[in-house]
Amino acid sequence: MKKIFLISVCIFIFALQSNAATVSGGVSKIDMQNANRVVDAATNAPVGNAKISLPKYNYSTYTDEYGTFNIGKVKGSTIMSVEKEGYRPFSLTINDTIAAKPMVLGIQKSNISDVVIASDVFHLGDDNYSEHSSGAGTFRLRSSGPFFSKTFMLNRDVLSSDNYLVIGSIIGVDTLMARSMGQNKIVNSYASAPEIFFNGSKIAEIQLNGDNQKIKIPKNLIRPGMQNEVTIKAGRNLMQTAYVDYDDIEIANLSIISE
Ligand SMILES: [Ca+2]
Repeated sequence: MKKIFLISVCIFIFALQSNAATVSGGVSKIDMQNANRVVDAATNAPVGNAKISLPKYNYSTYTDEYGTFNIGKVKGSTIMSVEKEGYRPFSLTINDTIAAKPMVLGIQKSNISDVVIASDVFHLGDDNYSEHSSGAGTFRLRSSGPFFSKTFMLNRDVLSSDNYLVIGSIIGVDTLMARSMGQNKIVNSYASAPEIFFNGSKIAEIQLNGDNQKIKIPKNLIRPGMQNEVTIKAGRNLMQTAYVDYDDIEIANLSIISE
């Protein structure tokens, strides 16, 4: 008896919803479930007027008041970034399979201590890369050289929390590990990993492509209340000995967060 009651309740709700969809004609709950949306990660509330960019396609758009947005067809993997004042820059590596389904992107409010080092997409390397690279077909920007370096101020009280360098998205890394994980289709070569330096000391190597890679910054390297420097060096093709062939990569969003 209970079961029948439950089923009839379900049917009733379904009928109500489909009715609502026909009557209102606007954005209904059912439509929302099939739309790409940007929401506040903490409250799930829609975030309107957020800028969505796909640098590969030179495409950008803004979310509407319901947080919904459209992107065109996507071929291969590409970086999609979301920017909204008061929120941390967000990026995601998407491909045709991911883009074909509705995406719900939760973005986080920024903290006063966040330091945005780069909010756009930049290319490191020499613009010489294999069509089988994990970034090929994705690269659009001209290389800004084999390394990236930027100085920025850190607060006096920065040592009272743990600090992380966050790489929003990185594509094009052709290390042996990236190859063995199926991230590229290069058969006969691989590259050394891009290296991350903080105030001149190496703190990490990036072995894999992906989003939201967090690197803890050792406290002894941090200069509170002063200028600090982050440097990223592209890896090198280890099978090319005749000349230096840098491993071309693209990076979106670079920031420092304290937790
Ligand atoms: Ca290269």
